[in-house]
Amino acid sequence: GPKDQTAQSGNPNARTIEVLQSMCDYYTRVNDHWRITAYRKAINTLRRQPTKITTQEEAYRLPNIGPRLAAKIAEIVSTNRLRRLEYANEEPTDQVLDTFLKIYGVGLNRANKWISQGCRTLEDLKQKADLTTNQLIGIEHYDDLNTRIPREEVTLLGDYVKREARLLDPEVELLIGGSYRRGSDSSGDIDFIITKKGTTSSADLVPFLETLLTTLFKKGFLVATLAALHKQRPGKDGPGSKWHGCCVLPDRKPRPIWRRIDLLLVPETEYGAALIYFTGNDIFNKSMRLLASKKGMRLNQRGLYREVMRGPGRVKVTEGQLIEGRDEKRIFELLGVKWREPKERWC
Ligand code: DCP
Ligand code: MG
Ligand code: MN
Repeated sequence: GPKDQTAQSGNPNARTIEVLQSMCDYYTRVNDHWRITAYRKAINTLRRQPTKITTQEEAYRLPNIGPRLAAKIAEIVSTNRLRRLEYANEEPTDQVLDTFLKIYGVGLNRANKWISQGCRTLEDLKQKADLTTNQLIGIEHYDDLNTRIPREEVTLLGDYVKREARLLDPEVELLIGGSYRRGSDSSGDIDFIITKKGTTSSADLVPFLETLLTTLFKKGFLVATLAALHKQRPGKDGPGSKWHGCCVLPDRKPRPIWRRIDLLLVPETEYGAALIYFTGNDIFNKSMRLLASKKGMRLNQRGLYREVMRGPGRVKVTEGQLIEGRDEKRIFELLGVKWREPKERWC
């Protein structure tokens, strides 16, 4: 999907971040994991600087920026461009593979299979390939679903859901997590976290979700279901209770744009851990999990646990004892990390 992490507006390093992000997008296309991480960390560092970084020396002094990246930052500031990026953009890319990978839910295997069957365009796929319902949706709404959602529109879409939810049950709480909670000025999708005081299992929220879905479909706000996993029994590390689909602002002019929306059911007892997980970003989550495991604990989207007992062959003997689930700040404390505002969780 569209993964650029645009700068927050008004950032003094916005242009530098923009160019580095394009470089990072290039490394994403060529699957250079090491450089993707290096660029994301550097972008994150720059994002936090209160002043414009202009020289190589200045950049090199910052955390997570090595000499070569520092030189690139200086080059961007002095020339407003980056030669390496221009070379990168001239490299032939696998256009067909790129196009297919941007279809919602399509991975490398699927895309390569289509190519080996002779498909080269979205039109080919529609005519020749055996498509699932979701792949059809991904193709029919390809441009919409590959466009990032401006922050103001996420707010509007969110208000729409909150208003209907309040009418159904005023005690249910809804919060938009993901990149929106991290303060991003655009998002790939809308990540709703749904909870209610007194709930101990996501199953407690399933009847509410079903009524909400029916209402939102009737109003023309919801337009497609991509995954409805809320009916499954919530597993330990399983899919959990979530619903994925598409929504629109019905009266949007000149036409409604299809947007991706995820609804997650979270019992109050797991709310803090879920907030951490669904606020992200993914790299921040990985480092929090790693930290937990270094301290003999385990963190997942349901809670922070004392490390599991393992038997021969590292087989889990117990699930581990829950230490904290409901309070986000308390989980930071127990892990011994300083509280980080969502805006500071870019990695
Ligand atoms: N997440 C994760 N690991 C993954 C996928 C997701 O930790 N492999 C967590 C962190 C993400 C959050 O779930 O921030 C929401 O996932 P999204 O894919 O919606 O990502 P974002 O909301 O961060 O970005 P975008 O603006 O692209 O939606
Ligand atoms: Mg998101
Ligand atoms: Mn999401």
